[in-house]
Amino acid sequence: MINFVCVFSGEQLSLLLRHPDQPENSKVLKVALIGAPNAGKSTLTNQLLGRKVFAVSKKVHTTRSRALGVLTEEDTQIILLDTPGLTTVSKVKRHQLEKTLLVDPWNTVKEADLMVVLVDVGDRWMCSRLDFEVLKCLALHPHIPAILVLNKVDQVKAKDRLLDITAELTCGMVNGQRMRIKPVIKPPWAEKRPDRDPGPPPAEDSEGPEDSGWPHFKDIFMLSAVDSEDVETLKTYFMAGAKPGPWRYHSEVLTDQGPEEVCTNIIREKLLEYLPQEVPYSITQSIELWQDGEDGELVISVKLNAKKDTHMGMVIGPAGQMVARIAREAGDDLSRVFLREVKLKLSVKLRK
Ligand SMILES: Nc1nc2c(ncn2[C@@H]2O[C@H](COP(=O)(O)OP(=O)(O)O)[C@@H](O)[C@H]2O)c(=O)[nH]1
Ligand SMILES: [Mg+2]
Repeated sequence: MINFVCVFSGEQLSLLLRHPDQPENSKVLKVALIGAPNAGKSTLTNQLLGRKVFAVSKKVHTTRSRALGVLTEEDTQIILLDTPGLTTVSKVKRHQLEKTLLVDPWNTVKEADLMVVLVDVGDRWMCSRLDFEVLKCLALHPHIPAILVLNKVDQVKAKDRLLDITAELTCGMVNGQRMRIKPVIKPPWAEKRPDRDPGPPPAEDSEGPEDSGWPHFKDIFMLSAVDSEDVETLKTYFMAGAKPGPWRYHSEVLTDQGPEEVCTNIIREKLLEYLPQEVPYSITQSIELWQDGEDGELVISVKLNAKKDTHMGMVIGPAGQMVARIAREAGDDLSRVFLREVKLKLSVKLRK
């Protein structure tokens, strides 16, 4: 079945409220994706769903509220809870984000059957330790099984580093067992690093407060969320882990986001991608028009409100090229979300 987001919010809402069409032996798994901003949670969710319904960005914070993705295959339903990003307060201030981001992110995690901790191994600093907020989340829900997913392995050239990272992030323990990693014999000309030979495992009680790994992960995956084959492996793992239980949504549901929300997020993604520094964060959007066009297309018109002349100039770009590009790319993305041609018009206004 090909799922998509309904074009009108009323239809999308009634689909969400529709009684699940569950089979006799229905199975379900609620998965909470947690990880520092930029770890690739939205990319992974999109890849699992086979459709881009979540905005993706290099810059922190595209996801402003929690949303879920639903993947239904045969008798199994996987519900993917994309947490709003575990952002520290200082970061929130820096990027002038809305207060809504500070809503307790653990609430969604509480109801999960599985926690998936995503770590960006392309980020040398982030991947040497688990984010403090992530650790807190794991510690607060010790009864929910957790797995570690090392993401963006395509960005790591020396693959043996992945084993070092795994050892650090797991305190050398996986599924109740000490990890056994054979030391990699390096040629003499290889870069000299501090001795990382695992050697004899450290004693159990050596885990001091310095440790920033989690010794209770059930499984480890190493993948690239951008690679559909890699993600297929994880999908199979979820499918196999689903337990008998009632579906929560009708099998046609892809996400609980409304169509306008998807549209606003996709436009913000493009603003974040193409505009420098604080500019994208200061722009607000208002949807002016949302209707069927004459040739069966969906016509959307959105006003971008800029707070400063300079910002307005940047959004418009030389000869209006910037705003035209954003409209074109966001429109293309939206037509894939709605499986329908979308004509997206953007206008830029100064609103101090
Ligand atoms: N090279 C590479 N980039 C990735 C991968 N997964 C995600 N990204 C990029 O990482 C950035 C953050 O991704 P996103 O899904 O928005 O992260 P989120 O904040 O955790 O939702 C985006 O620029 C993605 O394109 C991957 O496997 N490989
Ligand atoms: Mg995200």
